[in-house]
Amino acid sequence: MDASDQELQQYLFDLQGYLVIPNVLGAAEVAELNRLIDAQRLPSPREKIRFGSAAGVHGPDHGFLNWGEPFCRLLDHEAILPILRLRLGDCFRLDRLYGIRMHKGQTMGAMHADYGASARNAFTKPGERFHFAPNGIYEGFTVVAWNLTDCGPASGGFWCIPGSHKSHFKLPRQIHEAPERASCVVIPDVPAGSVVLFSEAVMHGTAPWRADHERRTLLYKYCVSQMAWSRARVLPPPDVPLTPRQQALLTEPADPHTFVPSLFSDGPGVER
Ligand SMILES: O=C(O)CCC(=O)C(=O)O
Repeated sequence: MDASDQELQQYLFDLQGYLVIPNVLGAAEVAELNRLIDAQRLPSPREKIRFGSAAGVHGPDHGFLNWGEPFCRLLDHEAILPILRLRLGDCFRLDRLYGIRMHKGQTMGAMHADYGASARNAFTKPGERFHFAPNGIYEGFTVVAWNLTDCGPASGGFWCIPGSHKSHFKLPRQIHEAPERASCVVIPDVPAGSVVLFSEAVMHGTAPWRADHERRTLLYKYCVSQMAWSRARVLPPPDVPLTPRQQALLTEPADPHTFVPSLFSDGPGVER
């Protein structure tokens, strides 16, 4: 990727609050991840949509990272690092992860944002949360969602309101109750092997699944090193060796550069 591609990615991510990077994984890599998921003999999505979770609403766990090296390779894939670095700086950590499987007709939750005007924490008093400049992109919590089957307007999957991370207004009730009827809601085309990065500040959620094929998406959620959104931690997988950089992503929350070293070898915070 050259500098102009990166400039375009940065611009679109900042503008929209999400970015699709198409065809990052080849067909063989996607097939391998799907084969490793099949080998888990998971219950049908009709019983459980989420799978392989660690931290978040789940407790401390390694989640699907222990299902094989291909899941760990995605942790610090070269295609996602420049965008994560742009938003999270040189020191960041994996806060939580989980996967989604959906069958035709299934739905999952309402549209939401983890911070900003519509978030549940929007009414906490000053001093009880981090503050962000008005009209700025809300930093701190970025999701990388790897699609292992095709998603898009005809099938469903991730949906969001582009630009809503910069909105000062709460989500109107009409959109909350019927996002499928709102022209501002988009379901991006994300073919298998492609990745969606989105800010947790953008209004987003899961569109009803309408395709005959199963939806499969792996979500890795990263935050700046000094923050934790989860109470629990993602643990290193006991059976899969991690590289030093992958291990560094599983750090406890702490001050960047003082306690958590840079993940990059060329930044200003590199230890001397
Ligand atoms: O279905 C999706 O990809 C969105 C998942 C979601 O809303 C979330 O993880 O916060």
